[in-house]
Amino acid sequence: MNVRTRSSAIIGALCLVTSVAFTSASASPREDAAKVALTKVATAKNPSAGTAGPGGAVWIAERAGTVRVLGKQGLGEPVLDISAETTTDGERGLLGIAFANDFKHFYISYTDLEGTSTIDEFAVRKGKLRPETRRTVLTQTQPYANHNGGDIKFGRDGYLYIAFGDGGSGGDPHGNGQNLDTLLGKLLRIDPRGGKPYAIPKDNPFVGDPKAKDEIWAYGLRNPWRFSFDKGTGDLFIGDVGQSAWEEIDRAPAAGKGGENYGWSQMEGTHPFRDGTEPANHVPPVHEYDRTGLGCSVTGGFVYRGKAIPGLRGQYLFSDYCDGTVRALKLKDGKVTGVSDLGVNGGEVVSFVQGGNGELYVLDLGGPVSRIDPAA
Ligand SMILES: [Ca+2]
Repeated sequence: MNVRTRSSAIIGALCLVTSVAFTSASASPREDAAKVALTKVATAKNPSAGTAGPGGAVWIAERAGTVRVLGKQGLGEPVLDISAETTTDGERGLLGIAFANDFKHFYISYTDLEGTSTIDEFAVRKGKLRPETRRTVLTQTQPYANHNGGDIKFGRDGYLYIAFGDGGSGGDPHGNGQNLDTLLGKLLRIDPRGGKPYAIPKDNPFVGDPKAKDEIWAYGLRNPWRFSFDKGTGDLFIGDVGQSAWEEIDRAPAAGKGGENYGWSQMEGTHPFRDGTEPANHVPPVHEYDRTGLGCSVTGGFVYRGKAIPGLRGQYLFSDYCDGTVRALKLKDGKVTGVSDLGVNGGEVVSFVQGGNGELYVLDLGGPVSRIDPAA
């Protein structure tokens, strides 16, 4: 099949691409690549995000606003339903969920009916959400309906990281990526329990700079749709969706102090964007790929730290919404030493989820929730 049609443009690239020309540049499985298989464990209604919950269970967010827990018999009845408060217009919906590291609080990231990005908190008691404790932690108005970002994760430091896209449209018309006076086009780092509605960690990189928002951890991002922390090392990985030419994976070591400039919209990957000039402090991606058969909208995943597939340990898995192939980066000392095609296709790969035991799941926006298993 040379042309894949996609049911819904959620990640911010598809409006620019009507077909993907597969060429000889298509990757083929490397002989030394780990052998994996996708095992479908459930069907959700447009799964968009997920996280490991209390007891290691996988919690799945459905884009229209429901959250369900994966059990042995598939997904249970919704444990949360905010579908009256969000829409699936453009790239909107329930876009991220996360538990605090102690599982005492649960966070959701969604766009409200006006399209405003919203992070809400719930207390958790005995593994269950307490709806009466819901409160809004942070909001960000969105000038356009695309590039909302919306992924949320807790770092090892116990702080909540929030990814926002550049505000949308195309080409970053407001220059948000390089503008430190907006939360758009940024990765944020906040302490949601440290104040009302939240506190700024004192060691955030721009604290004390009156021209920069204190919440900012890193900048120069276009649509950091999915990011993660390596469960083994704490290193940060960001899949930043490209404009029309280059998809990229960015990385920062766990020991970093933040403040990284990932280049957008002066740079797209390692290439100047339009008449862009490379910022002196540009942190180039550890991996980039073009659209000659490799996809058109990167979906960042996780460094594999599970037990089931020893040959995959320490490798960073990712995919592409348009292409669906699950790929892995081999890393050494923070540098990519190999890229492999794992030979499985996850469909409309919108997200990966890391279960409590470190095993990984692939979410196909069309419905399937699949676990990455060793090949039989
Ligand atoms: Ca970049």
